[in-house]
Amino acid sequence: MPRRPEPHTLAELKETVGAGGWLEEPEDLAPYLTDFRRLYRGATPLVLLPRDTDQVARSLSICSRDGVAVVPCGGNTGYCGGATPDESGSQIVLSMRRMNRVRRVDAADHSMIIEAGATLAEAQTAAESADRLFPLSLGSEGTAQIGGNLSTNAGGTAVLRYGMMRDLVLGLEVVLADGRVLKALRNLRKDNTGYDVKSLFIGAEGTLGVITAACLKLFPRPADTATALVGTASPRAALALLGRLRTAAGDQISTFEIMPRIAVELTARYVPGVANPLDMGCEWYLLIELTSPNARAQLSALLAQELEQAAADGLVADAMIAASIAQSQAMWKLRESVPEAQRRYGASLKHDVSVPVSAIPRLIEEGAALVRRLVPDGESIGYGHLGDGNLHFNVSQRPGTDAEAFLRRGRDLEPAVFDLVESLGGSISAEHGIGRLKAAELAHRTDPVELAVMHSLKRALDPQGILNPGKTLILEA
Ligand code: 2HG
Ligand code: ZN
Repeated sequence: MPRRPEPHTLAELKETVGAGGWLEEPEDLAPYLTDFRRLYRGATPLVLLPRDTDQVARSLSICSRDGVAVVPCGGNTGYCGGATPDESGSQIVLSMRRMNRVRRVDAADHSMIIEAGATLAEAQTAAESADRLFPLSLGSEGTAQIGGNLSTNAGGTAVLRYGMMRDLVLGLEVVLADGRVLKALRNLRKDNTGYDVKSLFIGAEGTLGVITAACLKLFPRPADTATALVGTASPRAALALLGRLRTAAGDQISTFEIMPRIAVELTARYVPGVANPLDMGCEWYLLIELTSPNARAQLSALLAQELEQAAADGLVADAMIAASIAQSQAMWKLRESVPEAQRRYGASLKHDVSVPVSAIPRLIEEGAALVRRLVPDGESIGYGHLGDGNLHFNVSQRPGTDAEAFLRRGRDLEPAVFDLVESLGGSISAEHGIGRLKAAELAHRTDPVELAVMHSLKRALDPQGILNPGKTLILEA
């Protein structure tokens, strides 16, 4: 079990990262002590800000020698408390923010090597500067860091076309618990030399090692884009439309997002500069985007033709294809502002879950019935990545109701939603990770053999349990 750091350990760690490489004043530590959703409030004696891999390696070898726990931290935009130290005051925080260099962009190989502390937006810009696309895209990309995206296996709004963060990785550099550096920064598309070791660290939330750099896949930049906002009567109609578009446009569909009417209403009401260009009367709205590197792909014409046919067949109630970049940006803003609108509306319960894509309508219908029964003072606001089978099955407190009572009832709703998700063959964590929030659920719901394998990996790579204790896996005392 990790121990409280002795003064000599803290002094040695400070010396390792040098002046400007650590924080210990209460006002400097404060931002590292709570998570984005303010679910947890922890304590730490020291935040380390290493500048390079060697400093991370030396810091971890000191922590490992002295049995001190380390909590790696990226942009701190996570939803599951994965980067927040616990309340004991004994865990050191390792902020990656000064490790933000782009080490290499290789346009010919369609790859780039970038450090863990670079923001996702910086990674996108680096790719663009070499006329390439790094396709991971999510609302918090200006703050979220590559290391956090890797450690939570982030998803976002282009997974349908490009996959999740795991799918975008060619190689990794990782510092192990004992300070050894795993150098697997290869940029090979094919590499069958034994186990896929790098993959273990993706989605592991820093519990198996600290990712310091990654070699990521790049793609040609889109030269033709068609964006549409579509109104439809039901998730079933939306799914039928998705099926048709896949047949017509193949993997040119990069985004297929769904929002219920209430999400659109709240966004237009609470977030300045957001408007719904369509009739407000639709029950559901879709944000659809097609992209192609071929400037002559004529995607708007293709999309218009498919939407017209779908309207004639009763699948589409209203639709608008963006005629300018400004219109497309406005449609994106509408979708990306939903979490903020929900935050401003009042307290909310969040369930980031996935099911086979075809089961989304049942998840929405049966989930709404659970909310009516268990949280009558809540409103279902299930939205998200329909094309990936990933719904943010969220519930907002109705205005004028008591927030505490609502949140208490949420404790009964969560297991019921997770049971429903499991009965549909789904997962209780789609793209936001496990962190501290879902660690007990993971222990309770994961297949025992799979869980035993996870514990074996943890014991093998972090025998003292110093890496991000209490996150992802709950270790036996
Ligand atoms: C999104 O898709 C994010 O907008 C956030 O994953 C979801 O706030 C949420 O529940
Ligand atoms: Zn999402």
